Amino acid sequence: MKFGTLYSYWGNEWNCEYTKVAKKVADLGFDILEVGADHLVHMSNVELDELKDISKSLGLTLTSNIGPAKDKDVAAADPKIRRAGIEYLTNIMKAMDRIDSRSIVGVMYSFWPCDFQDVDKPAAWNRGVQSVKELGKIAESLGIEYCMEVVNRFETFVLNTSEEAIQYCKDVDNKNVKILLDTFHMNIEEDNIPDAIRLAGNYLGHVHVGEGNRKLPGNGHLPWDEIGQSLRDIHYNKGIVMEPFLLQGGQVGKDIKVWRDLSGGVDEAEMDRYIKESLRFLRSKFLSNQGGL
Ligand SMILES: [Mn+2]
Repeated sequence: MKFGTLYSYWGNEWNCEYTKVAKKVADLGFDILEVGADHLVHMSNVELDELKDISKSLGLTLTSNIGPAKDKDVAAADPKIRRAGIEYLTNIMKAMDRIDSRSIVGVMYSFWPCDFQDVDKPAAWNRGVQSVKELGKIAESLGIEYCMEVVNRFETFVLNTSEEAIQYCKDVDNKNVKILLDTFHMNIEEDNIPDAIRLAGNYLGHVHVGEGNRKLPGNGHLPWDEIGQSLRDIHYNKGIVMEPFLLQGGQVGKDIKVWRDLSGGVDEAEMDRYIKESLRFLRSKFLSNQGGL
């Protein structure tokens, strides 16, 4: 398993100084930096090449995270919106190919955050499957894994459980179309988190980790020993990426609904110390065969 974090940990806007953050993430001991996939289609080729070069020089793998906006929903009733979504995600994957990012992860079967105006699930499912079939072929041709994130009922009406996502993958039927399970969302929707991971098995292409309130792993109640065991049971060897959200304010605070400070009002050095300790904790729980240290 390789360990990473989403770029946004230190801020509360969906933007990033990637050169600075990549160095920090590598210094902290991570293997993966998860970038904002939308940023990639707004970067010039020079900027994309810089991001690729710095990540290579630091030994970081890049994964690309996306919650498509409503006007790019590949499951929309309006065929023009579906087409815009397919074009958008195709452009993202082309930019990912340029920076050698081989996993697109997020809600690429719908839009995010969902506004629940239209909740016809069978219709959104069937339209989304047709779009993801098309996108899966592009992902396959570029050597990219298309990892669809299962999220909780307050953020989508389409894929809320591992079981649903497996059926969706079967409907799409492309070996590059996979599932992303996130412990924060699973804590709300699954009967049993380790069982949901074992059920996903070889369909699991990416994992997000966070406590039930999106604090860093090791600061809450989730069963990390058992989660680690379930990942070892299915011989999972891909990304484990933290998505910690401790800071209120900004667009991140609004989208993630952080209405209080969860950091304890600490400075950047202390934020660094928190995440480094969480990385050490996760490695001890997930890589050990002795049931944890
Ligand atoms: Mn997530």
